[in-house]
Amino acid sequence: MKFKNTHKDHQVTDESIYKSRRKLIKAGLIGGASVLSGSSMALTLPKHKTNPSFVIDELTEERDATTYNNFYEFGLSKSAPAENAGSMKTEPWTVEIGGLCEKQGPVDLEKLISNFQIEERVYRMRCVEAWSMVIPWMGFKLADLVKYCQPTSDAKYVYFETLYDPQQMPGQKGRSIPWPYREGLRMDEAMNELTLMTVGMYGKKLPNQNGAPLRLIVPWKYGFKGIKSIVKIKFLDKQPVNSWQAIAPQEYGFYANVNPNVDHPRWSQATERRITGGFSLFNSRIKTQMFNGYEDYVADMYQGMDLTKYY
Ligand SMILES: Nc1nc2c(c(=O)[nH]1)N[C@H]1C(S)=C(S)[C@@H](COP(=O)(O)O)O[C@H]1N2
Ligand SMILES: [Mo]
Repeated sequence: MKFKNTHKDHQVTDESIYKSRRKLIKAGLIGGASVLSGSSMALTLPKHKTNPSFVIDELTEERDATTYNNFYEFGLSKSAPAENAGSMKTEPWTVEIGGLCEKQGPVDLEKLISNFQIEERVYRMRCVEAWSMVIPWMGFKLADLVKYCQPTSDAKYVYFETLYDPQQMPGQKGRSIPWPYREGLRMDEAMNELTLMTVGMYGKKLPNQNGAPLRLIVPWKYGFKGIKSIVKIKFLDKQPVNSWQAIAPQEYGFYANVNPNVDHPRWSQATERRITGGFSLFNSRIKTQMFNGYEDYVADMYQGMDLTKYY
């Protein structure tokens, strides 16, 4: 399906409606549950509620969050994904479940989603390139999906793969990174309350450039952990190697926890340019927070680990 429902005129309307709706939700005047509208794709998302524990005021403009992207399958520039991802076919969409778990084999995404409670959460997002956004995502807890798959006691990691289809993803004809894009989480990270399997943003289904129809969001980690357009989920007993780690293990680790005290070898991670309220080179530079501000939820998992070694 073409990326048509974000045609400029509609986008302005959608966005202003979305914002005024948010104000009403905050004021307690209406509930967060709503039926999604304005999309022509067949995948229908169930009703969702805004989770009040995860709401932050200063949203990034939808226009910026959907036009300034990293999705190397569609090109290396920030504008390439919005320009090139529109033709990716995202329905029907099948996710293959496998490895050390009871549930095995392909499952239709729409059927899969119907098992879970969809909620909206506003998360801070921090890219390792030192820019950040605040985005209202919609999705379900990865913990719920893990339980659904019934991993065996040997399963210590969850591993993900993006679609591999060079016909649809022209970037895969090049060798910028080893394809398909790969990611992994330790089981406790996968089960963490914050970890979201994401199917929408700004009250709508995910646009292709943001990783439709299913992507991972791990808000205390650098953006590259948020693997897009997932087709495979596997339970492993050994730590997998993610795509960025495979290219440059000295620069990108398995954990990729946001940490202002551990710099990338080629640049500082102490501050970030927060892209809010319209993109500009004058966007405020703010201090990066430990675990991207989610210390209370996640610090326990890394107790006693040397985070300069396990970066
Ligand atoms: N398959 C795939 N997933 C990916 C990437 C990619 O190139 N390919 N880029 C990652 C990086 S580096 C970031 S910062 C986020 C960007 O997500 P966004 O475009 O929704 O902001 O997606 C991540 N997921
Ligand atoms: Mo990133």
